[in-house]
Amino acid sequence: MTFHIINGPNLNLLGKREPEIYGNSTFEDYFVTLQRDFKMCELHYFQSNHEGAIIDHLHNIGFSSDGIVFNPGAYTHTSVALADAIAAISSLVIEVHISNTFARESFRHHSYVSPVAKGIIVGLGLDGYRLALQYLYTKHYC
Ligand code: CA2
Repeated sequence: MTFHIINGPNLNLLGKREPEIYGNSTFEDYFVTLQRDFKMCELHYFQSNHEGAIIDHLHNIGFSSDGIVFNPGAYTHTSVALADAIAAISSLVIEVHISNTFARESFRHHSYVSPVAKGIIVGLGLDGYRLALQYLYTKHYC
């Protein structure tokens, strides 16, 4: 079982800035705990600050991955191109947001990605990624 996690712009700063919103852990450290907890799966992590690079990556993995956990960062609220890429691939995509975007500025309340995602996990911190993987794993095995 191969799952992919994709983080969008600025999420490389996790654990380094704004801990009151995004927590203290870097994603690289958190990813190690996910790999330990999902030993039975092959997990891959990709982060980019560039929309086109994320789209290329979705095209590359989106017909073979058993599931994609995707936090598009601020592109969530702006990118028709990302939504089109997700609609074009066959792998299941779960949209995850660390913060509760609905409790924040109104421009964060709309997502171009949500309509083309299988489901959405919002506001549960980094646990959202774990819960999304748990869902994907259960869906394939139970
Ligand atoms: O809550 C989320 O996961 C977001 O996708 C994070 C995006 C934001 O634009 C979305 O509205 C919600 C921002 C990511 C910025 O990440 C940082 C992490 C640490 C320090 C500074 C920024």
